[in-house]
Amino acid sequence: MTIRARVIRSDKRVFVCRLETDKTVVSATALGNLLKGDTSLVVGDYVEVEFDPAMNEYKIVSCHPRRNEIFRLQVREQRKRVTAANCDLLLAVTSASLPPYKRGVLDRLLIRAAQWNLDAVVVFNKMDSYIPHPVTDEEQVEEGKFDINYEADRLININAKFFEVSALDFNYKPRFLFSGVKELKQLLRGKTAILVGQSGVGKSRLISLLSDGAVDLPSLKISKVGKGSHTTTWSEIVSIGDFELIDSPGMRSISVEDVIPEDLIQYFPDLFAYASRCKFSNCTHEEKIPGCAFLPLFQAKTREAQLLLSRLLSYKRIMAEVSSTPDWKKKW
Ligand SMILES: Nc1nc2c(ncn2[C@@H]2O[C@H](COP(=O)(O)OP(=O)(O)OP(=O)(O)O)[C@@H](O)[C@H]2O)c(=O)[nH]1
Ligand SMILES: [Mg+2]
Ligand SMILES: [Zn+2]
Repeated sequence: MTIRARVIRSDKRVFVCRLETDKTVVSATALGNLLKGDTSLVVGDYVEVEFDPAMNEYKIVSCHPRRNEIFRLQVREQRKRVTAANCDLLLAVTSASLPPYKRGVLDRLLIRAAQWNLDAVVVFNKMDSYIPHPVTDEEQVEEGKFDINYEADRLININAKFFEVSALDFNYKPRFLFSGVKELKQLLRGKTAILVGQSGVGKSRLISLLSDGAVDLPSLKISKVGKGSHTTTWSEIVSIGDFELIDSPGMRSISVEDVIPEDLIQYFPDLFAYASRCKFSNCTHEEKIPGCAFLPLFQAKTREAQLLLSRLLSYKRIMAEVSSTPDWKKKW
């Protein structure tokens, strides 16, 4: 008889699994056919395990189909690399101080959420050291100074929820947005979330905070502020009461070079609604193009228009980047 279990850590051929029957954590080896190429087991996989009394060990005999995959296409190697499976939420963690908030990075993380089929949640962390820099909406279209209210408004059209926290202080009270760490914990109930973001934004520290300190810091390793020291390595599921978190290694730059240019607009649902109404399907949405659905936005001085234009600017920058890698390298 087999038992359903979840892979919570992988170490070459040995997988640490949690049995769904009584939540015990066991080590299991996988049969060879489960270790091939991009179908190889990853954390988050649901598997069937069997105890082998002769060998006195657990064996993973099969893997359930994945609901979704956290993947990246390695363009040079032309292969898909899957790092985790069966997640519900992507927690895009950003920092209000060091490393400084980068809108371009956040927009890239949101592309991943769309591509991986996950709901996006934005966490504004290090709010204990936030210094407000109010600037006009027009100034903000170009990458302005970090203004949390502006950045939060920018997310409204994408249906991404956002939270204002300090990973150093569970009792930090949100001063600008309504939701803080308590609301975040409520949202996480019953879900598996993957934390992504630049190195040093506080992903590991946030996991520790969400666990009420139960997850010890040495096991997550804390990176030196802003140094991009890539302290966390793939990949482990941390089980915290009624939710599960997956830490991920921070990256200095979050590349999306594997995205096919024609697909990019779909990952900007707020812009997609406009772009689908442009007269020409190959419209570049530059200012003053006749028939471009964005045209009225360039004239409008409203905050809504400025917010969309700042997203459009981000889209164009990323488009330039993804267009510089030939499409034929993106097949898998
Ligand atoms: N002031 C302040 N410092 C924080 C906060 N959260 C984290 N830090 C500090 O920022 C540094 C980086 O935190 P980590 O949790 O290691 O960051 P990370 O995102 O996991 O980094 P990588 O593993 O390299 O990707 C540590 O020195 C933390 O103590 C916060 O809310 N406020
Ligand atoms: Mg970390
Ligand atoms: Zn257009």
